[in-house]
Amino acid sequence: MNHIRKNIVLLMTSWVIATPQVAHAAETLKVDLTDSIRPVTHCASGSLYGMTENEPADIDGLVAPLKPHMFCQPPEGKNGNQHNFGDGYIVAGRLKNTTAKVQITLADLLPNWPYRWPGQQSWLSSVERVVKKKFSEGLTNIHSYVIWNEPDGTWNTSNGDINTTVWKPTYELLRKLDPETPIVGPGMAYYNESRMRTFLTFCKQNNCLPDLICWHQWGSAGFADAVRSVRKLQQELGIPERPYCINEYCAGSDSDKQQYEGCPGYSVPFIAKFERYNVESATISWWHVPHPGRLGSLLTDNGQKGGGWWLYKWYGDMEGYMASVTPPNDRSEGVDGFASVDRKHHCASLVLGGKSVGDVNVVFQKMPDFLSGVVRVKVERVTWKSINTPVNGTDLISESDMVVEGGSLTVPVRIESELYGYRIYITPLNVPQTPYHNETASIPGRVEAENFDVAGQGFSYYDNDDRNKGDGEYRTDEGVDVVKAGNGFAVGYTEKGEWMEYTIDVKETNTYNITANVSNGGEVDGFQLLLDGEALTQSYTIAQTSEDWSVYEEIPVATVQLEKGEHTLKVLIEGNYVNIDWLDFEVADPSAVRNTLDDKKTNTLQGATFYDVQGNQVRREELRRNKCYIGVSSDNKEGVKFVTE
Ligand SMILES: [Ca+2]
Ligand SMILES: [Ca+2]
Ligand SMILES: [Ca+2]
Repeated sequence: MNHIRKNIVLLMTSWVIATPQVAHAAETLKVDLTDSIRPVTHCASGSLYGMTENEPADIDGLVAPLKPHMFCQPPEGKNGNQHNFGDGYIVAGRLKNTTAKVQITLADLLPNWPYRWPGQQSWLSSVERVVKKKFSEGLTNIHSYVIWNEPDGTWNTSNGDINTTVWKPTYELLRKLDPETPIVGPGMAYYNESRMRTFLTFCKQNNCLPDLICWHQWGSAGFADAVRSVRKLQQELGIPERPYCINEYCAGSDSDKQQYEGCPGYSVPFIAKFERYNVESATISWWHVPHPGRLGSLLTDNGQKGGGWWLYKWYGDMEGYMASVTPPNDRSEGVDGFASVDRKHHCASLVLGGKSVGDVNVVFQKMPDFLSGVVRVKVERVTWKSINTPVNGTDLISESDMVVEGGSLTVPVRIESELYGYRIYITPLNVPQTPYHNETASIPGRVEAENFDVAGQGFSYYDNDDRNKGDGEYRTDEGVDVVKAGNGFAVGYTEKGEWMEYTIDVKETNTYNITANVSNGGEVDGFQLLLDGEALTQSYTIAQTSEDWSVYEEIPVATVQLEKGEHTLKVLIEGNYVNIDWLDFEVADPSAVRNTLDDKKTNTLQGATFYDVQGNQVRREELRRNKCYIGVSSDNKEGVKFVTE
């Protein structure tokens, strides 16, 4: 339906008549925070023609924070085609540093509305040209190809049967040229069971089933039934279930509904249902025809953030998994919500709204373990007046500490307008920090660097990025980067300022020698150890051990005094890129000079000359524990070292 509007001048009202409030009993929204629907994908975050060659100009500020999943764009933006803007390949290039992929709508190669069919041969050669262009441009963020758009209204049957004339030959050409990229269809203007049956039956018989089943959704009330219908058809026809793509969605296709494109209160039930029914991708419609590149009306004509932008930012902020939400009526546009649980950052959030005004009791059940006892609950709101009204931010309605009882928590929210969106954001007051697998490292003994405590980013560790970039495939849901090291694992990709904490149990008060097994293929780097927040050692520098990062070396770090009992050991990274496998704590032998001063093991002191504090030169073999010496490195790189062994 997106193209009829090309020539329509929309008279947008800049105000909306308030719905009269009708007193009724509070509605209940149930949220089961332990029941994961699926990982967070932000499936519904993109838009149709939401990007152009130059709008929005500020990708980092306006696009990336929404963590968009997919934008639906023409293969080319040029005169003679459907649109002279929004070139999908240029847009894909603009989006290359974001989470977004681009869906290519092949029918946009054609002029006129409804599309002017150029004949099969000409069509297939145009398709071949743009698919080859994808490869020649080396793009890796192309989401899929949509073969046709709204065949129910844009195909002239005098040109033949669309399935045999367009769908099958185009499908076969795409499979031949680009077998990896998903094919999307039928792209119906709205869900219709009998048309879907005809299409799927043809595809099954002709071995050309789409990878994603696609239609447009006007109003969220009918979505659940559409999914039930298409699932039933797939079962009936023996078609394995496949994901859905809703590449246009809005409150409606009539002009009185188009004005709600991107409106928070109308968007929430859509997103809620798309998450609930496992939609792979969904894009906001393009009703504001005079001005594409507005992220589906999340931005105003001036490119400012509207209320919708802030709603989708809440969505973009979600990480972890989407939790199950049960609305009062799934077959309505009434109040609904979508929720996520983010174990890494210790928060849960629910965004709610819908075409309903009044009190809603949000009942959270099966709260995750990190949200027990007393939790902090923020209720926030985003307002909306019209698609051209900028909104500066979200409003904090309340912030309170609430008690979780029996794993449940009820938060009342008053929906003041069907146009607004609301968020409940829950965080723990305290995050319990526990040893990994509840196995406290015993001292004397070994602390494995990769077995940092459990509590998460900012609590038991700090890592510069949230992703575990290591190849160890160990604790992959944490931010610390764990790499393979011999038969075990080590912490790698360390950067200055990062840290990990370990609960240790010191069995006896004593003096301990600390040895680290490390690898450092680069510059001189290092770390510092802290115990219960106090410096335990100086910053310890480590010279290059070997150019080969897989070669680890045991390096004496320091000799320290430890008190019996449980402590928190912190490893603070002081220079980029040292891999740490483990730290050994051994009771010091008071009669021995630590091999800290062993040439072989302390590259930084290799060839050094040692002096006692009076300035007398001391031979290496005369060095004694618990005395202070000055070591002067011969390579002029390290300068003077104080050696406290
Ligand atoms: Ca990381
Ligand atoms: Ca790191
Ligand atoms: Ca290790």
